[in-house]
Amino acid sequence: MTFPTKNKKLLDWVDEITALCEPEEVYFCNGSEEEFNQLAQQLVEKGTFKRLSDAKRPNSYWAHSDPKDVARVEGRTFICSEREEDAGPTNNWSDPAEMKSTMTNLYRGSMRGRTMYVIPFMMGPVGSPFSLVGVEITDSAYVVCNMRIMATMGAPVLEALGEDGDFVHSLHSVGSPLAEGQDDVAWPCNPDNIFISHFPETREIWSFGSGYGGNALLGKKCLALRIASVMARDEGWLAEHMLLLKLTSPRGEVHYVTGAFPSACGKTNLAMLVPTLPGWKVETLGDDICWLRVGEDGRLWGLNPEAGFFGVAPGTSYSTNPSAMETFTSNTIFTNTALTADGDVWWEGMDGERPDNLTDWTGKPYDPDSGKPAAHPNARFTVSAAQCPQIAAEWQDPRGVPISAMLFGGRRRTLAPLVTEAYSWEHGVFLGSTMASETTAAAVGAVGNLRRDPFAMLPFCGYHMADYFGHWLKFAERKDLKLPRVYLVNWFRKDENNRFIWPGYGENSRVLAWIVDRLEGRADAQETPLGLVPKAGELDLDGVALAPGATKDSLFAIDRADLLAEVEAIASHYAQFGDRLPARLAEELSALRARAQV
Ligand code: OXD
Ligand code: MN
Repeated sequence: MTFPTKNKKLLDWVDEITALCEPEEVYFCNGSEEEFNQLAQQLVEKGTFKRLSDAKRPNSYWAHSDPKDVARVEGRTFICSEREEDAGPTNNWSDPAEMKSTMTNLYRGSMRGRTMYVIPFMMGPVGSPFSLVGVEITDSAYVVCNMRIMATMGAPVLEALGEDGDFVHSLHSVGSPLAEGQDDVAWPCNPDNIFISHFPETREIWSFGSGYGGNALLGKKCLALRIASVMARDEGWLAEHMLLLKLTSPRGEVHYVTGAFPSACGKTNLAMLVPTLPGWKVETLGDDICWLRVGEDGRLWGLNPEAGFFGVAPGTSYSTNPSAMETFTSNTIFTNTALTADGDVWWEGMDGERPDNLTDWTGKPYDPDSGKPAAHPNARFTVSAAQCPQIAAEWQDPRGVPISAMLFGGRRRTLAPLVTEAYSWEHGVFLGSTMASETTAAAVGAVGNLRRDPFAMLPFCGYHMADYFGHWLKFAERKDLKLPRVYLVNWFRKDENNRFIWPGYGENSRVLAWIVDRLEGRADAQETPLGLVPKAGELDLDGVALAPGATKDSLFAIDRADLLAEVEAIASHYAQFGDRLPARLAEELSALRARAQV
C-alpha cells in the first residue's frame, strides 16, 4: 500500500496501529468533498445515516446513536500524567504505563472487519503560528465525516507536516470488531469499556468505546483543550473553553470578546447574538474553543481553532438563534434529533407546533404521551462555521484578533448578578476559579445540580487545576501586557416562581453595550462585594421584558445569607487544592469574606 506522505513517524505509527488493531483495510483520508460524499453514502447504506429531504435540507444527514452513547463521559476521561499530582484532584488519573497496557489489550484486534481511517488534521488555519497538527486514526466513517467539518483535513495538513514534522497521535476505536460474516449495527460502540485517555507529556490521545462527538472527534475537547492546555502551560499561552465574538458599537468601535461558559449554557447563542439594541452588531468567530497568545503589542490575541460548530440543537429556534437556524439549512450532520415524516429534523424548542408522526431520537415512532422528549436533550448539529451568516470576515486570520474583554458565566438561579466587572485581572482569575453552574445534558450524569466549574474547564483542563489558576495569574506579573477586562455574567437568575428574570438572547446585547461603555471609559460602576456592577441608569433596560414584577434590583441584589454561604462554599472548593492553591487566590477569598461581613 502506498500512502500520500513520506513522514516516517506517521508511516511507522500507521504500521504499528494496523498491527495492533488488525483492520480489514487501511484508508488514508484526503479531506475532499468526493470522499465525504462516498463515506456518507456508505453510512446511508449501513443505516448509520439517513439522508434528509433534499428539498428541506440539501446534502444533510441524520444519525441516531446507541442510547448508551449520547454524551461526554467525564467518569471515563483520564489524564495519565507521569505523576499523579500533576493531574490534580479534579481529574481522573491513571498511571500512563498501566493505562497503555489496559488499552492496548482493548485495541488488540478491535478494528477486525472494519476499515481503519487515517485522518491528518489541523486545528487552526493553515499557515497560522497558533495551529496544531494531529492525526486521528479511527475505525468510524461517522467520525471522518464529522472531522471533515470540524477541522482542516488532508493534503494541506500533510504538506504542513512534511517529512519530519510531529503531530498529536490521536487513536480512536469504537471497540466493536466484527467476526467473519457478522452484520454490523448502525452505531457500533462499546459503552461498557469506554476510556478517553490523555498522555500529556507525550501529547497522545487514546479513545476507546464511544462514537459520540466529544469522545470521538479527537481534535476538539481532547486535543484543542486537554492536550493544548498543557502545551499552553509549558509555552505561556491559554487554551480555553470559550466563544469568540466581534462587537461593533453604533459609533463604529470594534471590540473582540471571549466568553467561557460550561457546556450547553448558551455559548453558541451568545456567539451568534442578534442585538436588540439598535445600531449594535455582533459577528461570530467561534462558539466553543479559543486559543489566546500574547501579541507583540502586549495584548492577548485569540483564535478559534475549529472549522465548524458541534452545537446543541434542542432549544435552538428562529426566536433564540436565527443565525444558527440559517447556518444548518444544508450540508449538516444531525445526531440524536427527532426526524419528521417528510425527511427533516425536529427538536424540542424549535419554532411552531410539534409535527405529527415524528421518529424519536432512538429511531422509533414518537409517542407524544410518553412524557419523554422526541430529541435527546444533547442532540447535536455538525456544520461548517463558514455557513454562518454572521461569521466575521477575519475568523480565520492566522494572527487571531486582539481581545478587549472576557466573560465568565454559568447557570445560577441565585446570587450571581446579571453582570459584574472584576476589580483586577487577579480578581478576574478568582471569579473564573470559583465559577459555578448547574449541570446539563452535555455530559452523562444528573442534570441541574450546582457544581463548581472553574473557567468552564472542569472537564477539559489537562493538568492540575490549581496550577492552571497559577498559570492565569502569571499573566498579571508581566507588566508589559495590556490584559482584557474580566466580567462575570449570569443570564439565568430565577424569581421565587422559578421563572427566568432576564429574557436573555438578543437582550444580552445590553450587557455587551455596558461592557463596551466601560472599556471606552463612558460608564460608571458601583462597588459590591462581588465586583463592580452598573451604576443606576448606566445599563439600558428601556423596554426589556423582565419576569412579571421584576426590577433592576431583581437582577443585581446580593442576598447576604447567600453571599455568606457562597464564601464558605468557595472555601471548601479551594480546600481540595491544599497548599497548591496560589496564595493570591486565598487572599482574594479573604477579601471577599471581609467585604461580605461588612
Ligand atoms: C461540547 C461540550 O460539545 O462542551 O462543546 O460538551
Ligand atoms: Mn464545549
